[in-house]
Amino acid sequence: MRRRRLLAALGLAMAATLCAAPDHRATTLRQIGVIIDTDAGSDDLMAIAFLLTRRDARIEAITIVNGLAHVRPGAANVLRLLELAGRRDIPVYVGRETPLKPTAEFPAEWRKLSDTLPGVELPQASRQPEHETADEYLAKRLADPRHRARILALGPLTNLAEALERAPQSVRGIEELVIMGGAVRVPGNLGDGGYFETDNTTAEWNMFVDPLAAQKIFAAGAPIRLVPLDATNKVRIDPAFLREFEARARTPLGKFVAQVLETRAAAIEIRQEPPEEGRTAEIAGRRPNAQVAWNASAAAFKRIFLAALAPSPRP
Ligand SMILES: [Ca+2]
Repeated sequence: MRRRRLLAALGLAMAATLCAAPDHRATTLRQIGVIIDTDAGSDDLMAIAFLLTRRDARIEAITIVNGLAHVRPGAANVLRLLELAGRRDIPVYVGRETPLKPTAEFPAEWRKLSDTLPGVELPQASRQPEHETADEYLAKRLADPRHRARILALGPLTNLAEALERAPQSVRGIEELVIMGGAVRVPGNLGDGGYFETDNTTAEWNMFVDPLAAQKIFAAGAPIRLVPLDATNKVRIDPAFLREFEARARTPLGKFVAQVLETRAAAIEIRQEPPEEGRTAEIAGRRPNAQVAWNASAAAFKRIFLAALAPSPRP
């Protein structure tokens, strides 16, 4: 439960981030360009889906960083999401497969879920990622300080640090760098859900996965807007919001987000003793043993079932 809440909180926090951007009030007539650097976790996909619906945002490109998803499956999932949105014009660049300085990876269960997105329906992508790497693209894009870029970083900061290593002057091409990560005056989240054993109670995952890259970015002098757990912890999804969202989600992107919100791994135990004998109980903090569907599409079921067993007669 906590994991789902956290994911949802992060997704919504990203949305809040854009809304909090200083230019927002002036954007009724103007689109803000943004490059999204993402590790393609389901929360990031929700954030991208949100931005795709905003008429005041123009996604210039999406760069994939190593983090929750592995970069290749992560890029494939982002391309499928863009396909769903009808946005084949947004280029996707893949970053390196390792941090600058490895500490530990996100828990393997989370990585697998992010790579495979069980229970989520997305169309096949009709294209591949760009040949240029993420850091090559970023260094090139940020080369002209007269044409600066706003960047939204939703994962570890490996790609950005590598781009600045490649071209240190490119920091002057950053108009604003919004970073979702860190925990400043609140505890970290490494131990959330009990998937990762550590004595470190202070770090947040995005910073922890590549602390050297993060240090380089914070020392580089770019204008940074940091949205840490201090803020994102306060944007939680409650059951009432979830029900309202499901009831109102009509567009393909809305339905996609509803699926993401409703699908996750869980540890299930069958209780043996009265009065709960036979209960399928969810156990917090234990390794998941089941993918639990929290929702189903009756229309999709009927369509697939009929097509398989009672197809329309041929004309
Ligand atoms: Ca992320």
